[in-house]
Amino acid sequence: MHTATSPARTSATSGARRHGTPAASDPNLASIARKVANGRRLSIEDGAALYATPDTWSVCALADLVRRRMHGDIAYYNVNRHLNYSNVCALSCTFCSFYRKAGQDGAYEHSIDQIREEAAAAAAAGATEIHIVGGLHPHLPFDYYTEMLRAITAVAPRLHIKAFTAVEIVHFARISKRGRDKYEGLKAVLRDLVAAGLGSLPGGGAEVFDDRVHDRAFKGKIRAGTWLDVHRAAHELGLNTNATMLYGHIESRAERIRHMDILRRQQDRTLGEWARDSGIGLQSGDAVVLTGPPELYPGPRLPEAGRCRRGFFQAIIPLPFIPDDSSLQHLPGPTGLENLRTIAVARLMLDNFPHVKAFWIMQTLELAQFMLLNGADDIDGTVVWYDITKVGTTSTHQETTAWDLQRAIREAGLRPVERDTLYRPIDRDGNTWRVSTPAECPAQLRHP
Ligand code: V47
Repeated sequence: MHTATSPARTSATSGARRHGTPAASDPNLASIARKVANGRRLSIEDGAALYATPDTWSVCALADLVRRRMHGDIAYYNVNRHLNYSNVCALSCTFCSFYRKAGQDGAYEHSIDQIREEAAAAAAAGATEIHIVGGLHPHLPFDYYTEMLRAITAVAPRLHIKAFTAVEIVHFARISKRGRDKYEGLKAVLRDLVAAGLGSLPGGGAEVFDDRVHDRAFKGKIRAGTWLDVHRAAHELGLNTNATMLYGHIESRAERIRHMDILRRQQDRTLGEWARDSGIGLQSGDAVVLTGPPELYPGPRLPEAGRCRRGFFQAIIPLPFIPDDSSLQHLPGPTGLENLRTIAVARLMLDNFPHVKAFWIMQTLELAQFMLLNGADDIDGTVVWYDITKVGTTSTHQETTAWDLQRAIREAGLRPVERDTLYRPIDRDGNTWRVSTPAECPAQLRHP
């Protein structure tokens, strides 16, 4: 195993501001606390112990230690807009209340003109990112999607387009009838989308990487291997991506841990290839643990950034299941403490993911704020419209201001940093902004 920087010199207790020694009340946590202090990888059994312990606070304190070691007192937000171009979907996932069938009451699809207008409005309001996802529309041609990207790029060239889950990318490969080789077909689709203006992939559609859960809750959707292939293809093309985990429905905690382990093993391979490209001799299968400050792990890369050829997973976003109006609405959904613990466990298990995002729309801003003290370093952005889930509102207008996000972060004792999609800091004066450091390859991965 290699660490991206020398393991931090802190002891397991030094980051536990509120609770003294994190492992104090449950002896089962002692060996985990030692591993965390030394920047060593936690096992699947450790993950199970973090979920099983009644001592939630120590789990949270350990996650906070890691989060502070990686990000100090910084917490990120962005000025963005989400856009859901259509809710018409060929799939019928039981957890989803968003989808409609073509022609059904409430089904919609935005025209390219509407999307262009929305992008122009986002840019005029100072957004740096537009985050676009939709259902698997049975009739829209592939051209609709490339045209959408071109229209946005023409009217808002500085807006970073983070768009389309892996599930949509596979759908595009099917409707555009790409070759016989599935993997090359995915890459061809991604190349077309990048040429039209795509900047990165969001983390949606991962759900829980488990066949049992798949067959009961989202049968018909792509399975884990295909989701991972799309992200691998995107990384090979130089795109950064995110990953999600939809939890708190019919999956078990053990299945969540396996999901996290699958993600970190794929990130190991990606970072390992990146390190080899940079002349660092990692062996295949080596774990790469990130323990140091942000400037020392693989930084932002754009496809056109010449020598920076590979992308990677930037953030893990645990998404709590919201039962309302879905076919699983008889389930209670996760509790606040389970949400808090899951963010903490994700921070501890996904040691090679630079960022953990508490998506305030689904967590609520109140809980997302709390999560900044328990593993999360990012709360997403101003959002504006969000159709997929609604918590405590019947409207899809779900907007917050940069000021509200900054206040939430400051009140948690942290320093708000506005970022762009690639986690570069933004200097802002009203609706005018610029990236405050140029995109460049980061310092090399270090290992002892
Ligand atoms: O793929 C659907 C999930 C995802 C429900 O990459 C639900 O920065 C909870 O992926 N309850 C879309 N979750 C959202 C998403 C996302 C959000 C914020 C940031 C990023 C990022 C990605 O929402 C879907 C699905 O997994 N979802 N229905 C529900 N009832």
